[in-house]
Amino acid sequence: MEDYGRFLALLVSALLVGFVSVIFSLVWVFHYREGLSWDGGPREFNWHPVLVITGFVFIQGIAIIVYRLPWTWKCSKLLMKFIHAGLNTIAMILAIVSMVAVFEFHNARNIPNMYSLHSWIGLTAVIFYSFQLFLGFAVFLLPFAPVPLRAALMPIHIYSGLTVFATVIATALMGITEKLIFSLKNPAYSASPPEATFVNCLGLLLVIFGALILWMASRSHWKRPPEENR
Ligand code: ASC
Repeated sequence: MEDYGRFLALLVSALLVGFVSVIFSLVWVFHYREGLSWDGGPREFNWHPVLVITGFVFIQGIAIIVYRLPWTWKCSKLLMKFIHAGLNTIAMILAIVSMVAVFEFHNARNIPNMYSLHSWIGLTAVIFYSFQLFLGFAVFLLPFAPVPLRAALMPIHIYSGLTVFATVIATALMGITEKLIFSLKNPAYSASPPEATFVNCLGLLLVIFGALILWMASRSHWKRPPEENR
């Protein structure tokens, strides 16, 4: 592979930025907020950002680029498909649990559900993601679909996967902004208290992570070579 070093530098940067994002989400909920528990209160809500950033952003991002790792090109394609599908399944479960945490918190406090743009786009992303996973499983993993159908659906699979990933990051930024406006009262968000600056930085990290993953996924010379060439 040409550019092996450059790919490795990008990969290490993405893993580092993604990992630091997860740590930031934990510092946010443990240091600045109430911590985590499953009790219908604010600590149950706090699972939402932690699970979204861990699963729906970080694990989904890794799932997208597993085929790009050059040292896996000698592994069987089927094994890589299982890893891709498995990571995406974990991400989907974490995304669903993260939504349950919000609904339970809202219902326990009589806070309305599904009124914000964040919730509309977020729920849409989870529904499309589940659909994408189901279709990917049925068409590309199970041995039944004919090759012409696989070939026709592959560009759509790639396009919709990347679109959902980018949408998830945009939705996370909306959620972070909402949460800071709701919860920072005295001092307010507009006074830039330390929590506001810290969590704004978390938003920046998510954008950088997304940008790195989309770059690695969209360089055609970093694609796994087709089976017939090996
Ligand atoms: C698959 C697979 C591919 C594509 C190709 C059609 O299931 O492993 O590489 O579909 O066969 O584009």
